[in-house]
Amino acid sequence: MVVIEDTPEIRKEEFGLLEEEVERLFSKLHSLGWSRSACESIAPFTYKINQLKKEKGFKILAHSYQTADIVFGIADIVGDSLALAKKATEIPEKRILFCGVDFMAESVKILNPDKLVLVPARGRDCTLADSITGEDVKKLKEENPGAPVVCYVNTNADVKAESDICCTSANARRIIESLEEDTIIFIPDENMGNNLADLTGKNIITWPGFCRTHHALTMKRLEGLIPDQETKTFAHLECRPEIIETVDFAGGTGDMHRYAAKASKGDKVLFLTEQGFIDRMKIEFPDVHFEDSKMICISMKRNDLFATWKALEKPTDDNIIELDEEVRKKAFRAVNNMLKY
Ligand code: CIZ
Repeated sequence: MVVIEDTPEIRKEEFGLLEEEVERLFSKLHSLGWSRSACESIAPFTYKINQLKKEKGFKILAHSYQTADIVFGIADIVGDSLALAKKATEIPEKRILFCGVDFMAESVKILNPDKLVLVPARGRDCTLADSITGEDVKKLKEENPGAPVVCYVNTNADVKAESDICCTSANARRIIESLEEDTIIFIPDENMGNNLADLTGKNIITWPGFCRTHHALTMKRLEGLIPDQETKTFAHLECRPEIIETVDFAGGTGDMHRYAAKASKGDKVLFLTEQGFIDRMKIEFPDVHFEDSKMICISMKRNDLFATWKALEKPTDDNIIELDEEVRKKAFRAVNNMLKY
């Protein structure tokens, strides 16, 4: 039985379509333990959101760390921040609803100033983005003349505006290796900076910022997550250096996705990154066994179906990504440089 009270106004004649929507959701989400009645409770929202986005000409872009109801229920394009930023410049739609954290949506706006970019629920509490300002970058440049500034995507637009090139975990290593200089300022993720120094042999000047989700993974916690020796371990570069030294592979979620796509039936894999990504892998590659990481980013999880529906139906100022045009123009160089890698 599909319950339709207290949901976006769905007319009785749409009831059959709603049943189809429940089936569609259940076919995707049951492997994560979603029951049919759980799918019934979200179907009115996913149904309405998918209708609204078509009517209003939106594409929904979702980061892989979003929950499975967003990734498989309403998203048109799913990926890491690099893939999403690239796609946003390629799609013809002038309206984008971005399910992710603010600074990722800002990157989309920096590259596409003429497009309307909405975020359902702003998450203004990323420990990485909050750790540094544009003024801090200016000081770092004064203290280290001649050193190029590579800034991780998890930064606000004023920080990107003071940087030479932006990177994501997908291309950070390639970018560092491609720079002629041996001394490079890498901001703001200290773990990632130290890991990149180990991987590239370059002298990396770091900043004391960290991702609370990945930094919380200690060696002790890791021991509890690895079930047996056959399980291959793959850690995100935001993890502590001692974790990176211990695991079989290291990289970003783009690398992990490629690894999962090549894995064989029955392979056991532990990806040490946000749980939303693991859930995505479980649905996309059902023949592979993925261990749970239990690593949750609360800033990413602020976007939910209800907030998405409201933002699409009647966006408030808070949903709309707006940037100071001077800052945007300055930040464009760093973000656009990132797309070449
Ligand atoms: O680059 C991204 O999207 C982040 C922050 C993580 C990842 O590896 O996907």
